[in-house]
Amino acid sequence: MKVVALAGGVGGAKLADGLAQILLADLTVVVNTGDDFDHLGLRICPDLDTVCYTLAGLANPLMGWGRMDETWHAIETVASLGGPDWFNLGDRDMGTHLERTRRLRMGQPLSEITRVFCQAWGIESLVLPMSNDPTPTIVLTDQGELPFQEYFVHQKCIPKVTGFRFEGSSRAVPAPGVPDAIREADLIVVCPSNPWVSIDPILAVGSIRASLQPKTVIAVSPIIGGKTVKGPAGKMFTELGFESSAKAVAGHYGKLLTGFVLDQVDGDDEDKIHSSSLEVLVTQTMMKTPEDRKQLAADVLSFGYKILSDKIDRKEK
Ligand code: FO1
Repeated sequence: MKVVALAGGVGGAKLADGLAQILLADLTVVVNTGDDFDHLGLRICPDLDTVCYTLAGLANPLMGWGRMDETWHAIETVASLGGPDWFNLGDRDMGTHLERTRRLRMGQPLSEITRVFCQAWGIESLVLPMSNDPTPTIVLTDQGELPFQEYFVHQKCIPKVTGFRFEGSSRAVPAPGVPDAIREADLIVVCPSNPWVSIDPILAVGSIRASLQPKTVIAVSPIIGGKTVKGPAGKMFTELGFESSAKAVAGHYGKLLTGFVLDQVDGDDEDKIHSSSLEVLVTQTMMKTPEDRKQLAADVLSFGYKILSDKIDRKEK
């Protein structure tokens, strides 16, 4: 089965890792770059790095982002000299940003740089930025419009959210490889990333959303028992006037979905979400260990396989 996974940061990276363990080169991960920004003269691509470090087994197991066995001498030096230290760049991680920034300045596109890095890190699956064009996510809040990392890290997601803007996304071109991967995919998996600020920015790029319409698309809920495992998705649903629930996530994606995966703790909602056009799988979705990632990936792939087989059976009748 050829699969395209849409992913943001930590939660998305974990399921992408489970899928990569099973599918190897049959997996393409399309990653949100709406969080990318320039900081300390460097181009930072947090979700791309989180996905790549996770797939390469280099990710920091405690934080989910950044590198394992990290040291912080450079950022401590920045702070001691009066520079900004609100965004924690580790020494090993900084090497990635330095080399990416050098290559970008030479004119290499982000997708090509990511290909080179993935090869160096021994990643067999294909990891693609959603676009080579910058499409920064702007968070609209009760304290004004905030660039994503200003809201997320500097202001610790405290401002109340009223909406989002994905600057330049409708004019942005999907990165080379993205349209072909989607066209050739049997199954699209929307990873348990934040629907508002990780998945929506991907869907907003050029014709990506439209290209998914004819596909079999399964989303995994990032909300378990009314709460997000990590990050502000639940808080965003509430502040935007929705309930913080798996059901609200399914409603958010609406007609895009063919299948939806929710956790056992939300099993009571299965009947409320299931419809003639939406299949539902209830399973264990919390990914605490590498085995959990692989098990959830296997469950999602079996669910996808069943939906695809049923579709073929219906066509043949
Ligand atoms: N997240 C934080 O909450 N605090 C940080 O200081 C921080 C630094 C950081 C550095 C590199 C990187 O790749 C990611 C980093 N993140 C940090 C995570 C990141 O800001 C968010 O997780 C994503 O943008 C949302 O998916």
